[in-house]
Amino acid sequence: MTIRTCIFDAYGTLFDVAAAARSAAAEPGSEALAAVWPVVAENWRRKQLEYSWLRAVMGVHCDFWQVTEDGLDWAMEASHLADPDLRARLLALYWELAAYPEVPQMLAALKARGMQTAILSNGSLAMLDGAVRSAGIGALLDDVLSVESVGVFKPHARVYALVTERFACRPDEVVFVSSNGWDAAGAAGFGFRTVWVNRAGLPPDRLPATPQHQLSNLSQLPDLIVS
Ligand code: LAC
Repeated sequence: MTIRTCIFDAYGTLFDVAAAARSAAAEPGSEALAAVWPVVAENWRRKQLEYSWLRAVMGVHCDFWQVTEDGLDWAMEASHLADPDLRARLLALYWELAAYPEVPQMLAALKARGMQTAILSNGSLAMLDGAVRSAGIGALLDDVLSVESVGVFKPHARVYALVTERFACRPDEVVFVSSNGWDAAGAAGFGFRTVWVNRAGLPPDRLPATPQHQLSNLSQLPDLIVS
């Protein structure tokens, strides 16, 4: 591939969305969460995404923080966790999610090889700013693009078009990287070259477009996309 622009999804791809529940569960006094945190993390993420898709279909947009709060409220109630302090702690941790360990080195390798890099995410710019700062990867990104500038969530084509507008390029000059199979499929349908980071070894989503490449983590990405 001869590609000069590499775009990353944020949550689940660069930032570990399970880290908030995992970290809170390890804190003193979190015995109730410790017993169920993987289920809470899974339900929180699933509901957050479902609410984003449903709101896009319903034409009732809100920012990603709202669906993040709504998803957590559903997940906590489903696990019979009624604890306002725990809710506040989980939400606070979402602003400082850990990046996956290979991320800084992978981004540095892309930059060293002359690649333009950016995030394209459902997250609001404030949320993304918090995560980028806490991961210390701001200097390795040329830009951070949020769906908030178009007022609809992924996988709407208007979102992916933010990239071709910002970098003044054609879709096939961009590689788009996401661990979310549906996001990689949406991006492939838009015309990006796509890499699905299939960390969990899931089957491919049955959607109208298919990602061209699949990796198990981000460490092999520079060799895949820089010729
Ligand atoms: C994002 C969600 C899809 O960062 O993870 O856009």
